[in-house]
Amino acid sequence: MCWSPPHEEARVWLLGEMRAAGLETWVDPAGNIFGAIGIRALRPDTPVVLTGSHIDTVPEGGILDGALGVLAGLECLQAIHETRARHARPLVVAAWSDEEGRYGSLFGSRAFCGMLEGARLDEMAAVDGVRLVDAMARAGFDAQRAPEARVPPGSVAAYVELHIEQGPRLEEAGIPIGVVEAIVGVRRSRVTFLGQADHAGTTPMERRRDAFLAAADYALRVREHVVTRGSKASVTNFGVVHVHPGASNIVPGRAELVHEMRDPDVSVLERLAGECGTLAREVAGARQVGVEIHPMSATTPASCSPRVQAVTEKVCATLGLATRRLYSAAGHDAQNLARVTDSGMIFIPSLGGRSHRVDEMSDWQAIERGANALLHTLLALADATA
Ligand code: HGY
Ligand code: MN
Ligand code: MN
Repeated sequence: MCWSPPHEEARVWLLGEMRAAGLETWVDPAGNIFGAIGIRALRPDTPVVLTGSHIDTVPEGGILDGALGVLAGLECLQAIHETRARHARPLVVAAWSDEEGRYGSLFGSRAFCGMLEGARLDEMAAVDGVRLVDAMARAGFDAQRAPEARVPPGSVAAYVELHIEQGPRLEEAGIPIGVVEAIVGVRRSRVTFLGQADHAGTTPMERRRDAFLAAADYALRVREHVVTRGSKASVTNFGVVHVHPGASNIVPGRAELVHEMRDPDVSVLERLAGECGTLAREVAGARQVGVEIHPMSATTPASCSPRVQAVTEKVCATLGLATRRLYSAAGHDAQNLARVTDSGMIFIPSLGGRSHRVDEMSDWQAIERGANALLHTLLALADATA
């Protein structure tokens, strides 16, 4: 998890690897890590070509989600630096803070893209209650300074991120490289059902106001609704459930869900959010419990740069790599970078489409193909005529 002791050890290790590769390095007030060839800071008068991803992970996650893009980016810059390959624009690789959003979705790239303005940083917390300001302080950062990470406008000429697809489409199609056209928005809300704690043995079944059963009923009905009334790309999930007081011999008085929905179209997400609110109230009424819905976060879907997509397709053609355009059903920092520059992503197939689980993996040949596609895309974008 971002800001944790293992994450901070990984930060020190990565900075050491970047320096050993001959890169200039710095860390911004939002904890984003940068390694650069030939420059020490981002400035509007020398727009850079930027790549990167994230080194934080989900609980019991795999080794490629995020880390692939950071280390392939480092490998590309080291290869360019050592071979003195020509590049008119400076090249930079980044590791964005808390991409997985333990404290707030895509935190580091939001800060970099000026999207933290006015955010209540002192209210940002993980679902287990740990506050962002405390987690950052333990890692040596002042959360209130994170908005200072905002990049000066015009400092980034293009951004391209290498990432695993985290799904089955490329593998099933036998396509080695995915060129991302668009990235979904992710909407998270805390839904709390308020019933009545009671003795689990002596309370007659018909008198119980069981908050967990209301939550379970809601979850099943929301899944049905999103599948039948959403778009073909709409998905929903309940990955966090808390039942209070949480003893086997007490009828649950309170049940808290974190409800997540995703779609590439923000209007679909907003419609579904309204419809799910109505569903929640219907379930609460039928089960004589209360319900409260608190929005937690909502990332904005983004289209990727046609220019970056075209450059990637062109270099893959020269590398003899087939490509396919697709949308990303996962959220990524690239969707924030799209606000400040031409932003794109390159996907490689995930074995069995597996991700956010310990056996997340891709073939090493797929990883090498992805790194080569990234290398030549970076060189093409760094060419002054690009
Ligand atoms: O959850 C996601 O879409 C990404 O892995 N952060
Ligand atoms: Mn992830
Ligand atoms: Mn990721």
